[in-house]
Amino acid sequence: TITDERASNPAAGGADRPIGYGRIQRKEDPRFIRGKGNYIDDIVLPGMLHSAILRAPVAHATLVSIDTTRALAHPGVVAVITGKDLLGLKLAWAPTLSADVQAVLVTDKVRFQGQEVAFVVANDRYAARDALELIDVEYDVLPPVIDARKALDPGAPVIRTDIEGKTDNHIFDWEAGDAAETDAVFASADVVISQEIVYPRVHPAPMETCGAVADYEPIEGHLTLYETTQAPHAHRTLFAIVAGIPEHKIRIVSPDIGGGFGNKVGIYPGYILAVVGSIVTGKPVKWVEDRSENLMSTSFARDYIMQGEIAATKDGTILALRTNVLADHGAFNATAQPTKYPAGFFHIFTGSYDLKAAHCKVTGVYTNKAPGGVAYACSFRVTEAVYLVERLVDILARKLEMDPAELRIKNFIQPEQFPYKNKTGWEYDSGNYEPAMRLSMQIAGYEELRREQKEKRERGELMGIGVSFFTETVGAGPRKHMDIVGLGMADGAELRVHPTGKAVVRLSVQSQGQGHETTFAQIVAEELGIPPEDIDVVHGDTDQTPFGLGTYGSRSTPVSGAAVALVARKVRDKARFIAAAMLETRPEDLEWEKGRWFVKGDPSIGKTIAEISMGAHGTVELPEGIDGNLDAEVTYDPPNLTFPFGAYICVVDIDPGTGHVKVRRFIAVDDCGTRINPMIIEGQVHGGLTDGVGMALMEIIQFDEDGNNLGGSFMDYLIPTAMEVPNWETGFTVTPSPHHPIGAKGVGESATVGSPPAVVNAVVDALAPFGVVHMDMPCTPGRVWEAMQGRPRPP
Ligand code: MCN
Ligand code: CUM
Repeated sequence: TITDERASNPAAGGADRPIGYGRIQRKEDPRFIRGKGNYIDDIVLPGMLHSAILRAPVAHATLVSIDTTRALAHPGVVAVITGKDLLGLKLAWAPTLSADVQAVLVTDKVRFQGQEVAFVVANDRYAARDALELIDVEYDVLPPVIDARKALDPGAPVIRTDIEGKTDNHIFDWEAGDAAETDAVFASADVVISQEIVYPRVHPAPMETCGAVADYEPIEGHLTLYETTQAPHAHRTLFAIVAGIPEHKIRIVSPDIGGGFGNKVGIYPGYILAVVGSIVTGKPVKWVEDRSENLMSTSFARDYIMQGEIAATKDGTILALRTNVLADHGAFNATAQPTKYPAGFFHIFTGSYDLKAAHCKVTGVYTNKAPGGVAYACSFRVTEAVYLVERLVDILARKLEMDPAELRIKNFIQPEQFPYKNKTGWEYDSGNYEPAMRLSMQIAGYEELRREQKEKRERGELMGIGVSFFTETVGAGPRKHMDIVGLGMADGAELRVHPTGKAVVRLSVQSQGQGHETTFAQIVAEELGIPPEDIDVVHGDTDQTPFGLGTYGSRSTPVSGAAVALVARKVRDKARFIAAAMLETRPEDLEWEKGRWFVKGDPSIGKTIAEISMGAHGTVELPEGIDGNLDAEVTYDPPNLTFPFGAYICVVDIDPGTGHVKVRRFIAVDDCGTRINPMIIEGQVHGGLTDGVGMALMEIIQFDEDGNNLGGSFMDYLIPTAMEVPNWETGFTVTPSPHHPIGAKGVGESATVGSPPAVVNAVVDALAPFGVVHMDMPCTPGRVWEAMQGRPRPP
């Protein structure tokens, strides 16, 4: 484990290397800070029409009738499309990413508030919006299922009456680990603690909402779809399957994206409706949702009710973990995760600890709420897993009267145990946990903080210190274990070096703000010795990029980053043959130094990549089998996921009069292996920590008993601003991934995964004098105050 920034990449040449990895400014920023980004709503095509969606006002109702006459007569309205129209086109229902179907427009029954009922296409957005009010719909309201705990009650209203023979709201049961072995360990343990822990429904709420511009050209039968998507290639294949348009006649363009956070993985009815609108009207159609539509109908996150238990010895050796989870998936099972894993990667709930046994069981249910579930920097539900284990370990520490940091350290998987096979089947690639934990304690001044807390407690002041440690699993595939609707999780990369030595690299992943245009250029720069500014990164257009599964689960660096390193190495290897021909020597007599091949023993004789590229495209006679270019392509199928980790410490002060929680300090030590651009990594961590404070203290999508969404605007769904978060204190260690070509692990979701338990542990720690052992998120002033009165609000 290395903690010095520059020494962190010894292979890269140390402190003063001119190009490659390091803290360089983002290449994309000049365009963004000048307002020159090109987002969906910036796209204007000749003759383009606008659209709006009529949404259901209630959560559960039979659709009795729908009359569009008045809307059609409204000036400027070009078309009004209903579920009945879609039935004729066989497009009323679309397959979801989880082997279920979802209504594109309601045909039979409304299943959540905000569901899509009708689609208006008009000359401008105002006419489309106004016409919504002229559509006459009659609903017959049904009792809804809102509380997931009641979804499986006998007699509960059946939501999915569209599924033949369905008589309940059950979706799946899934388990991992060994139940009998785990029960046996529990039966003989000295100490068992048990707690129900709810991770409430939250929403990724990206700054840019979802939208699309569909342009169907009827003569060639060619569809161009500009779309807010994190996975353009996967979407193209799915559109080909759903809409029946041949795949080679579909071009998906994902322009600049104003934040995705998992919200832009799925295929929403709005995208499909824009396509239908364009086919029906013969004109390009734009659809852009507003904030409430985004919060009420697009992919939510979490909604896990977890019963968790730890078995341990008296002296604090953790022996086993078990959990039973009720997963609220909403009205359609549309979660976006590898097919094999209906609960995502939740079964990494064993965390960072060396256990004797573990077992988890997850039951998925339908409720009358919006579908989704895998979003908001979740790493396929590692968020829920880490929150569960890190809360349980804190509860155990309290019970055993042990320091929570020391209890964690005592139970860590040890460095020599890697690669470590956990009890639910994961193989952790590499890790060195204690130095990261110790570093975070050192930055925090942990002992001093505990002393301060003790003094304050004596004076009746409420100060809390929360510790969390997480292990993530990011970078899905390998393809043999992981697919989405049959598409294996691998990624392509294509690299072309132009005659003058400038290059273009084409990716199958899609940035939503993570800085790919910079970091992927840095990977090529590091491998070929071309400055990053001479390398263009192309992504987000299926006509211009190789096939691959896209950006989510922090897989871009683990998978696409590996593909890019390998494609650059392929070019480098080819360059060796061309250089040998140019220098009239043998390839094996050449040696590589960053940027050039030179003659072993005589470094003055050599050729730079630019010279070699000119040679490849020039008049030099090339060896047999070597084409006249310096191009290559690669498809990378990762052998395993990568397992980044981190140690977080949060310090809070609580106002005893109001219950208001102030996050005073937050220390985050992250280990994502080799660090390509430390500045971008810090940006990712800062963003994720802000997410974590938001979820822990403010954010929740709640429903009343009728199924009305109470978090449908930013007046009600609170997200943190600079006012609510402290100055982040970050540190890092470097434990490279042994199987990744450059040793990098993903980092894009680490802080969102790791920070909520640190904040909640701090709040609960501050409330220890009141006997509070657990509190569900969000720890709003009202809830904290009630907990202080000994009346914790029922979850
Ligand atoms: N990076 C690096 N060195 C590493 C690891 C990563 O320099 N060892 C850099 C990468 O090269 C990349 C960035 O950090 O520029 C994030 O990389 P990675 O961890 O591979 O994650 P992805 O690029 O695949 O991004 C996806 C991840 C996810 S799943 C969510 S959700 C999320 C997140 O990224 N959504 C985001 N961070 C986000 N940040 C912004 N601004 N916007 C979003 O929508
Ligand atoms: Cu789960 S949110 Mo990200 O994987 O796109």
